[in-house]
Amino acid sequence: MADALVERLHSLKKERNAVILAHSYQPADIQDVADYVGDSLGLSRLAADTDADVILFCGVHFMAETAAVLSPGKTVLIPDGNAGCPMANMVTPRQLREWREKNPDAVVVTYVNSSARVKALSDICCTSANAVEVVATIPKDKHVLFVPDRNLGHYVKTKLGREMELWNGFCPTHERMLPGMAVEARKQHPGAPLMVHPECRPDLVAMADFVASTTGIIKHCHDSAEREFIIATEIGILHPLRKQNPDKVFHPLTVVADCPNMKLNSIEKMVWALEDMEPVVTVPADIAEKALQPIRRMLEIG
Ligand code: CIZ
Ligand code: SF4
Repeated sequence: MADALVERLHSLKKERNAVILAHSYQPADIQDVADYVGDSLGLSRLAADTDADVILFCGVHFMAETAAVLSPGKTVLIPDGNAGCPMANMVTPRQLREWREKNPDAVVVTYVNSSARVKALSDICCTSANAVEVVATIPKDKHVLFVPDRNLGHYVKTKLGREMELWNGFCPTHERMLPGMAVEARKQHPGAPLMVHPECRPDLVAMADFVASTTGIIKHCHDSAEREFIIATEIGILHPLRKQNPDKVFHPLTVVADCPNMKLNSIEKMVWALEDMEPVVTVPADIAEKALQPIRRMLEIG
């Protein structure tokens, strides 16, 4: 059954001239059939560069939107249209517009985990891989609002020792990881470094041996001479970590760090999406044009 589905997926992929992109938080079987696995921005940049007509983006809605913004003219599909990101939904365009009206001179830095409409109201975007570098380019006397992740914002503030206003958003999956779990994991796996994503709570980030984005964690674990690691981010990442490092051991900080939205996608829904050519993720042209500006400014920084 599963093999027949995968076969059907491959033939539809050819028929549609589609490319399959999967975020490293996706279920393992989806990552295994994808053409590329990576973080949201890296995948969106790949999407813009391929000559595929159709992008099947296995991730959550804001990621597919970013691909649509960077690839006008291509059809962007998502396997499950309900796969949204609760953190991205914690700031609405109306709220941000109202804040901007009250703070006309402030700079709004927006994490890519946000809707295209929110990006369109922002000055510059950032990812968890470049947030510190992005904020470092803003003059110190500027009032900065960091949207929507208070935890990533707190990490940037601490790293740079600068004041910033933080939107009160967070990732419910990363928020579930607690310092007590790190104490316990260190007892169970003495000497194993604790790798923490900056979407985690500040009290957990403060305990980390290494803080990085998904791509940063994957690269560090690969390059490190250590053989055993404790991983504090969404558990989908264990799949690429184990696949790329069969001689190393990876312990999740907790198995409850399992994003239910990411897991709405399935191979079956991927087949349906390519068969029916829906759900299509679109961004209206005027919004896409405005959302592209803060993304471009971020890309110029590197
Ligand atoms: O931007 C991404 O892909 C996310 C959600 C996390 C990360 O650290 O890469
Ligand atoms: Fe959103 Fe968190 Fe799920 Fe990522 S892991 S999609 S930030 S809820």
